[in-house]
Amino acid sequence: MKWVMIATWRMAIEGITEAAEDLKNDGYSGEAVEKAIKIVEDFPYYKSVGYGGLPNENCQVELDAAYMDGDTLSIGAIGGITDFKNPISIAKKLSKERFNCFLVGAGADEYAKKEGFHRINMLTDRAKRYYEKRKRKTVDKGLSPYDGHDTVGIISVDKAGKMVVGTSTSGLFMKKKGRVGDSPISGSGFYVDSEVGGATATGLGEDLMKGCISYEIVRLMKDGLQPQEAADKAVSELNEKLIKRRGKSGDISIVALNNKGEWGVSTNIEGFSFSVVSEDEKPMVYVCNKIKHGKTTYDVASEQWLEAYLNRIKSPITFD
Ligand code: SD4
Repeated sequence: MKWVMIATWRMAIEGITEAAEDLKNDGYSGEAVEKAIKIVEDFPYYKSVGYGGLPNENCQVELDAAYMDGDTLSIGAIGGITDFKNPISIAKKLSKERFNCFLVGAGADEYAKKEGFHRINMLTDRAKRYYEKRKRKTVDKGLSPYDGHDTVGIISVDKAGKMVVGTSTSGLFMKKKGRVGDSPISGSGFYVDSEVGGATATGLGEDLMKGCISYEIVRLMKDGLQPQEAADKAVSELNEKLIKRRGKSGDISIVALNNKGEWGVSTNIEGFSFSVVSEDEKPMVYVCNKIKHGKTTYDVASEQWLEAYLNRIKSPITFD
């Protein structure tokens, strides 16, 4: 069986590159997804996942994560957890529980503490500075602070055909305390079934949840659609439905993978990037154009794009 990992955003490339070594050596999807997401969570310059993630409106980092096993359909998820280093590992551990496998807030904190997960202050000086700058530019001027989105979601199929999906995010920047997005919600932020395939989303959780978008894509693949067709169909239908019924649609970007190792992506925004590695594809970043006439197109990220990305995420935060 051909092994493949596909992930939302450029930020996952280092993680999937390392985890691919395991898949190459008969490793299993669960370990690979956890390892790749931990690498994203640990990198302080990614401002929407793990350490360095941007805080809520009270300047507190609250993290959401989920893990799903496509063989057993087991799910573990956490919402609004604070000050734990690797939310994905807590979600993975919870997926072993028969009951109480989705914990939020104080209950999630208590569980993680009891299970001995690594605790650290997740708010970096850089994230705090960014918060202060943004607050002055938006909230203090009566403007909406909500924009941008960068949840990491990774789907893997290993040599044995086992599929796993994981997500991790600090959620919507400046969100209300206690707000939980789509990322830990089964069917919305993620879904996987090893007999079919998986999908994972990033974007405005409040809108992604209105279409249970990840489940919808897996359902369409089960009906026989290729991942690319399923992704484009589900994204364009949800986008159009939201515009028709509500006047606008939030950001919707997804990646999908079937159990044969074929993948697809779709997005209603310009510049959504994603990362892929497989048995016959070296680790690669792509950048998408937004869906047009029901089709999403993408290109390999240029050297220039990759360099500009690194400069942007590391640029100093100045107050002007
Ligand atoms: C959420 N989907 O919490 C996430 C946001 C996202 O970076 O993708 N954030 O709504």
